[in-house]
Amino acid sequence: MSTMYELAKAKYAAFGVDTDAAIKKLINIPVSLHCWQGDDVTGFDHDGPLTGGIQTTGNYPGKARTPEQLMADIDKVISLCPGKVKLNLHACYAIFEPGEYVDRDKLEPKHFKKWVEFAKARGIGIDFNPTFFSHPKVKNGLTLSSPDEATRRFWVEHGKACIRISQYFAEETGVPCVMNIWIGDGFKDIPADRMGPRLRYKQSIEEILAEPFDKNLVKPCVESKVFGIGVESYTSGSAEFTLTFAATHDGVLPLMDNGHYHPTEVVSDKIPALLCYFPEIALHITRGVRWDSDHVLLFDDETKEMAKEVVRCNALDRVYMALDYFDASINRISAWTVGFRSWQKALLSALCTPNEMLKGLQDNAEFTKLMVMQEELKTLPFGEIWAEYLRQNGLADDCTWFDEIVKYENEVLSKRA
Ligand code: RNT
Ligand code: ZN
Repeated sequence: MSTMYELAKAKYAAFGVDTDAAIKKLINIPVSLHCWQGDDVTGFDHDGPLTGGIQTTGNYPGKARTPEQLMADIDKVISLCPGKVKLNLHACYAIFEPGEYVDRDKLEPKHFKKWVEFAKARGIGIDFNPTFFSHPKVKNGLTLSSPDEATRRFWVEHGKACIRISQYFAEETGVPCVMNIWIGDGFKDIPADRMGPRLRYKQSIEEILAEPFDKNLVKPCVESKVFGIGVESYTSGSAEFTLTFAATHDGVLPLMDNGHYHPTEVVSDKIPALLCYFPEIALHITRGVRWDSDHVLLFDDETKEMAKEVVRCNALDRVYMALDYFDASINRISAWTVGFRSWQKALLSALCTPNEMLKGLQDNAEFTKLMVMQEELKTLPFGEIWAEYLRQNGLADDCTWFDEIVKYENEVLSKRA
C-alpha cells in the first residue's frame, strides 16, 4: 500500500466511499473476454470472408491463425489485466482434428474440448455464441429468418448444437454459460415484408430453445441490432423484436450491445429499465463511432455511465458483462488489453462513487448540489485507487504493461506468417 493510496483513500472516505471494499469487490467480478479480437472474427472453420454486416478494418501484422496462437495471445492479455476473466467463444472457433471437418449444424462438444481444457487450467468459465455469419449457407443475407426452409433448418440445427455445447461448457467448468443469439439478417434497401422474417426468426429461436438444457447452467440471450453494413434498411432482430422475445420467453435474457442503437440512445439508461423486469440481463460492451459499433472500449463517459448503472442498481450479480469489439488496425493484444482494463476502470470508478449520497440529493430534489457533487467527484484521485487495484492484482501500477506488448510483438507476433 502506498502513501499516495492512503491519501487518495482519505479523500474518498470524506465522501463516504470505502475504496478498500470497492477493490475487494471488483477482484471477483467476472468479465467475459471475446476471443474474436485476436483474429479479426475469423475462426477456424472456414476460409471465406467475414459477413453478416460486420467488418474489421486494418491489417496490423501478427494476427492469430491457429488455436495455439490464439490461446497464447489470450494468455498474454490475461497476464496484463486485473480482475477476473471469463472466456467468450464463437462457434466458428471449433477445433478439429487434422483432416476432420463437420458443418455447423453437426458441431459437438468434442470440437471444443481443447477450449474446455484451456478454461479449466485457468479456472475460468466460458460463454458461447452460435455463428450465424461467414458461411456459405447464409442465403441472400438471411439465416434464422430465411424464407428458404432448408436454410432456416440448417441454422436452427446449428443453434441446437450450440445449446448442447453451452451445456457442456457449464458442466465442465462449473460456471453457467451465457449463450448469445445474434444474427446479421436484414435488408440493404426498403423491404416489402417486414413481419415475415421476424415471424420466422421467432419460430427459429423457439425451435432452438426447445433443445433441452438446464436453465441454471445455460443462459440464452438475444441480441438486437439496428443496422449492419449492407443491411442498412432493416434487421430481423430489431430492438423491439428481441426485447419482446426475451420478455415473453421464460429464462431468455435480453442482451444489449451499446453499439447497436441510434446514436443518441444510451445503454446506460436502458440497463435500469430492463432491471425493473428481468431477473438477469447481458451486455456487449463496445464503443460506437458514427455508424460503426465495434471500436476498442475506452474509459470514456458512456462507458463509465454504464458501469455506474450496473453498480448503483446493485446488479453486479444480475448483469452478464462481455466485451465485444474488433480492431485490426492496431496491435490486437493491446486492443484487447486496453478494452478489458477500461471496463475494469469503469467498474472500479462506479464502485468508488457515493451512490447513496447522490441518490439522496436526487430524492430531496437538491439538484443544484447534485450537479456540484457529480462534478467534484470527477477530480478525485481515481488514478491512485486504480494503481492500488493493480498492485493487489500483482500488476505494476504504470504503463510497463505496454512494454510487455512490444516485447511480445517483437518476439512472437512479428514472426507469424
Ligand atoms: C455484431 C454483434 C455481435 C458480434 C459478435 C462477433 O454487431 O455485436 O455480437 O460482434 O457476435
Ligand atoms: Zn455484440
